[in-house]
Amino acid sequence: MFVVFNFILINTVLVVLVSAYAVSSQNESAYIPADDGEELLYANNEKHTSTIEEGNTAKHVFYWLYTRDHEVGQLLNRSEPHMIESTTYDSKNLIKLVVHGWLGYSSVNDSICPYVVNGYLRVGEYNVICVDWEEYAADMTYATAKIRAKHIAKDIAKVLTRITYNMTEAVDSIHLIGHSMGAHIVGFVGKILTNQIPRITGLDPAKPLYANSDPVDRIDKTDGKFVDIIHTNGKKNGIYDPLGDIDFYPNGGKRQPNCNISVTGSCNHAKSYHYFAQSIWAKEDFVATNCTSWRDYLKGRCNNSDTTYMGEYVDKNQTGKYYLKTPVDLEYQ
Ligand SMILES: *[C@@H]1O[C@H](CO)[C@@H](O)[C@H](O)[C@H]1NC(C)=O
Ligand SMILES: *[C@@H]1O[C@H](CO)[C@@H](O)[C@H](O)[C@H]1NC(C)=O
Ligand SMILES: *[C@@H]1O[C@H](CO)[C@@H](O)[C@H](O)[C@H]1NC(C)=O
Ligand SMILES: *[C@@H]1O[C@H](CO)[C@@H](O)[C@H](O)[C@H]1NC(C)=O
Ligand SMILES: *[C@@H]1O[C@H](CO)[C@@H](O)[C@H](O)[C@H]1NC(C)=O
Ligand SMILES: *[C@@H]1O[C@H](CO)[C@@H](O)[C@H](O)[C@H]1NC(C)=O
Ligand SMILES: *[C@@H]1O[C@H](CO)[C@@H](O)[C@H](O)[C@H]1NC(C)=O
Ligand SMILES: CC(=O)N[C@H]1CO[C@H](CO)[C@@H](O)[C@@H]1O
Repeated sequence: MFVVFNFILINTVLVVLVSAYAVSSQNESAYIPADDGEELLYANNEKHTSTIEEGNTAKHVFYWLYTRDHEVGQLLNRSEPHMIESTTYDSKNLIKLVVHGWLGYSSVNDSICPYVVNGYLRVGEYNVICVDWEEYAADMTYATAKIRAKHIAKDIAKVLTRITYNMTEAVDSIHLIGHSMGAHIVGFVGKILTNQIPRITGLDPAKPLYANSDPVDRIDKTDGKFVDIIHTNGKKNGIYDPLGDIDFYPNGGKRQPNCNISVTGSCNHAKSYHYFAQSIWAKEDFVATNCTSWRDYLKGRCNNSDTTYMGEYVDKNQTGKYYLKTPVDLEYQ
C-alpha cells in the first residue's frame, strides 16, 4: 500500500515538473498573430494586469446578432428584459455563435466574424451571433487572456442560457464556432453547459500555452455532442494533435497554399475560417478522406477510405483524421 502511494506522489511531482517546463518553453513563440494577420510581440514573462474586474465580464463582452432581416448586426442589450425578443432573432432558425481569437476583433473586416456571417446569410436564414471580447483582451497579454478565457466562456454560457430560456428551447439548434483561442473558449462553454451543445467547431485551436494542456483546459471532443476541428497551422499557431470527434487536415494541416512565406504563420492560421466560411456555400470543394497521415494520403493509400465534407456539412457519424487538398481557385485566397 505504502509503495503504491509513494509511486503516485513521485508521479505527481514529475507531472508538475513536466508541465512547468512546457510553459516556460513556450517563450520560444514570442510572436503571436492576431486574427487579422498582424504580428504582435509578446513575452511570456511580461507582467500585465487587466483593469477589468473579473466579475465585470458582462460589461466588456459584446454580442452582435446578424440575420437576413438585419445584416448590419444588432448589439444585444443585456439590460433589456426582452434582450432577444427585441431583435430580429427567430427561434425557427439555427443559432451560429462565433468567437474570435486573441486580438481578433470581431467586427474588423478580415476577422472570423464577417467571413462566417457572410457565409451563412448567403445561403439561408440563420441567427448568427458574433461574440466580441476584444475590449476585455485589449489591456492583456496573450498569457493573461488565456487565464481570462474561462470567464469569457462563463459569460457566453449565461447569454446562451438566456436565449434558450434556461436551456429549454432551441438548444438543439446551437452550433458554437471558435478560432484560435476562441476555439478553446467555445470548448469551455460546452463544458459549462454540461455537454448539451450539439455541435462545437474548433478552427485551428491555439497552440501557444495550450499545447500540453489537459482536456479540461482546452477544447476537447467531450465538450459537445459532436466536436469537429480544422487544423491549418499545426505545430505552430495551432495544435496539430487530434482534439475532436473528427479532425481535418487540409493540405496536411501545417501550411496552406496562397500564404506567402511568413515567419509567424498567421496567414495559415486564418485559413481555417476562410475554408470554413467557404464550405457553407461550396461544400464540394472540401471533400476529405479518412487516412492515417498526410503522407499516406498523398501516396493514395487511403483512396478507398470513407470521405466526408470538411466544414459546415460534415457527416456527424464519421470520426478520426481526414485529409484533403483544397482547390487552387478558392474565392477566399
Ligand atoms: C522570453 O522571450 C523574451 C522575448 O524574446 C526575451 O526577452 C526573454 O529574455 C525570454 N525569457 C526567457 C526566460 O527565456
Ligand atoms: C437597454 O435596455 C435598457 C432597459 O430596457 C434601456 O434603458 C436602455 O436604453 C437600452 N439601451 C439601448 C442602447 O438601447
Ligand atoms: C431561469 O432560471 C432562473 C434561476 O433558476 C429563474 O429565476 C428564471 O425565472 C428562469 N427563467 C426562465 C425563462 O425559465
Ligand atoms: C505574396 O507576395 C507577393 C510579393 O511580395 C505579393 O505581390 C502578393 O500580393 C502576396 N500575396 C499574398 C496572398 O499575400
Ligand atoms: C489515388 O487517387 C489519386 C487521385 O484520384 C490518383 O492520382 C492516384 O493514382 C490514386 N492512387 C492509387 C494508389 O490508386
Ligand atoms: C448517421 O447515423 C444515424 C444513426 O445510425 C443514421 O440514422 C443517419 O442516417 C446517419 N447519417 C448519415 C449522414 O449517414
Ligand atoms: C477513420 O480512421 C480511424 C483510424 O485511423 C478509425 O478509427 C475510424 O473509425 C475511421 N473512420 C471511418 C468513418 O471509417
Ligand atoms: C470578409 C470580407 O468582407 N472581406 C472584405 C474586406 O475588405 C476588402 C476590401 O474592402 C474586400 O475585398 C473583402 O471582400
